Amino acid sequence: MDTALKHDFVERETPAGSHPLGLFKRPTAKTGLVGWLTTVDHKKIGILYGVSAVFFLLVGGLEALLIRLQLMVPNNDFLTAETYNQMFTMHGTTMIFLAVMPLSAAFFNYMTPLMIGARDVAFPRLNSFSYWTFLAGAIVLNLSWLPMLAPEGYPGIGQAPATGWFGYANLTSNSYTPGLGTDFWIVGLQLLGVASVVAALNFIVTIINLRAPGMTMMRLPVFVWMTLVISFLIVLAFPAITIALVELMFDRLFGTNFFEVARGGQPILWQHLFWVFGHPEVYILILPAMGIISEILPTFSRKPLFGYPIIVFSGAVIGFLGFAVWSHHMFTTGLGKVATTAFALATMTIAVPTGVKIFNWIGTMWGGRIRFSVPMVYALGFIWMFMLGGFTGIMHSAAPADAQQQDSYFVVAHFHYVLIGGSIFALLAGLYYWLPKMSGKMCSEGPGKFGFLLVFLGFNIAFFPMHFLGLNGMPRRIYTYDGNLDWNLWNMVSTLGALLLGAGIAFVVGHIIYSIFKGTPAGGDPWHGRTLEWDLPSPPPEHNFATIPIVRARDPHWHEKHTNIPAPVNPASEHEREHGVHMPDQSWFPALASFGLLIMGLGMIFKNATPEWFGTPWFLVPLTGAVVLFTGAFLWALEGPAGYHVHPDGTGSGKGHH
Ligand code: HAS
Ligand code: CU
Repeated sequence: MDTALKHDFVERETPAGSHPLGLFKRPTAKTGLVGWLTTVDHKKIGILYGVSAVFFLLVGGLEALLIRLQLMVPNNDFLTAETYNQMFTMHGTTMIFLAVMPLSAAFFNYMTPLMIGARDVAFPRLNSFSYWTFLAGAIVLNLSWLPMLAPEGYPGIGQAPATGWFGYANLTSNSYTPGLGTDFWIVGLQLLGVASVVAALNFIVTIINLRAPGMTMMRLPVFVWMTLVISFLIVLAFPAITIALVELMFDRLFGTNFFEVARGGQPILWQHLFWVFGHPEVYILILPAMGIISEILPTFSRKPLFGYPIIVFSGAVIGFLGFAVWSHHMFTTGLGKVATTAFALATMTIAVPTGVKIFNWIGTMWGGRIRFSVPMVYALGFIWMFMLGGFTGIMHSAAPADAQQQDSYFVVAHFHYVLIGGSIFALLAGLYYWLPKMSGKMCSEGPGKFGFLLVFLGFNIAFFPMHFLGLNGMPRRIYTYDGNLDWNLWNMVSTLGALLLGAGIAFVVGHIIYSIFKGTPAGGDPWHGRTLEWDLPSPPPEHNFATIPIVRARDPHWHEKHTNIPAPVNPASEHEREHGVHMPDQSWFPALASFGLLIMGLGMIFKNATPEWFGTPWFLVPLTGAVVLFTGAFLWALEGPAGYHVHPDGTGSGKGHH
């Protein structure tokens, strides 16, 4: 591919890298820092998301191990209560927003255009803006650890958020958390929300509009379907938390009163707004995982997916019902009989479409010639572990039972089974499955399976005992406990399991990095894959497809390989062979616009530290950020959608005119 990027094969639409205003050179470097900062290639953006997500998985994992070390023995003083609160808040927030979501986003970005037969997403520069805004949010959240940012007299190291990942009122008010931690949390989540909504809109448009000819909705790979469903969930759920965060920000910065009960506010309003977002959010975390599993099981069972339309439909039903169950997080707030019953029934209903998927996955394997390769082993682990998490979910849905389980370690066991046994197992399955496509290298089977064994054992030893602890009455979010409560044994076991899990994840990440550099070449189709991405070289060239394929069946790559009917030629390819493939230009401006948002956010945070910031009125900082944001956006708009032509085969001259 590299040859195709050389100057002789590239014909630019705008004169050699210039901005229409004559202000800037359009960047053309493909590698190095400039290449990454200005890229609009969905594959590179996917890699950026993936690398960031794995990094934050390790950060969140470290925080988790510190939590477990503190709880290993009774009356421990390894962490102070204050630091412990920061640790579990940052752990939950990091894992959900900076590890699981962006790792899913890595696959949406890298795989969706390949799987639907497109050359990029619908709005490549907007896609770059999503990533940089995500990174800005991640930076803001983690800056909160830095002690030098603490206003005077604030105890502890730094002042990371300490109110739990769901940030309940009144804990978040100025009177209970006067430090900046809560402000970092608000602004960080707002930035992440912007990034997610923008990305979701981009994927909705991409999936609806950029499918190759013949790629009808009912031929879409299930992973792409789930990307579409969760994109709608993001667009519909994030506004609720955005409103809640804006209200909270106004409470803290400008003295409004939405949530503080002492002044007549409504703390329960926060819970409703948060969980209207929060419950769909957990399906945002699991549906991509279910999509990945639906890709892997048929490939390694050598059978088409059993009940494809039913799997797609039940995914959509889960997404839809996900909006009707939020108050199952609030059973103990005294909603009244009618509301409690309605939410309990709606919650139980979700077992039906989920069970339907499980049975269809089993149906897919039934009678198949199964290959137990590493991705398949993780997929099998997913089905089993996710089911255990689902069952405890159904136990919570019974309100009287939940009255006992609420805020106990039983809930902690539930959500780690669905989130690690579910989401993380599936994302690791996806990494092992698609890494050969993304890196061109294979991961060896032996170490892959050894890593699975460590993760699987460590995970179960760490989290299964939490069921017992919860039923024995151990509350969540306590930083220590007395030795005479019968909790000592299982806490010790759980911590040992967590250390094993940590070692397992470190081993898996190490193995993956090793394979990227030292693995054996994968070739285009190492797994005998079904979907379009396996028709391409690994890694695919910048423009993905030399010729946009014409899709004639579900599992199009199997169809091509197993029938002798010659594929019809896409009439557009004639034009492209002569004139080259049109590709979008790189741009500085999405990253610049995100940078403006970052400055705005930091300015709002420091407003709460001191009204005077380095002797200037506080609003000058967010104002500067706004100017940078709008400058970025305007230059980006004026820059226009120009691009350049790459020769589809990387041979001959791609020169020609539009
Ligand atoms: Fe959950 C709390 C209920 C799925 C994540 N969940 C959480 C929290 C997180 C989370 C993070 O009703 C904690 C939030 C916090 O910080 O406080 N959850 C459910 C139900 C399902 C469910 C019914 N959760 C998820 C997924 C998550 C996730 C997926 C992330 C990836 N969850 C709750 C409830 C609470 C809760 C309460 C609040 C608890 C409290 O007190 O705070 C369902 O989607 C699960 C469906 C899946 C299955 C398994 C497969 C189905 C088969 C069909 C047959 C099964 C039947 C049921 C007929 C059910 C095989 C049999 C029943 C038996 C008991 C065996
Ligand atoms: Cu829920």
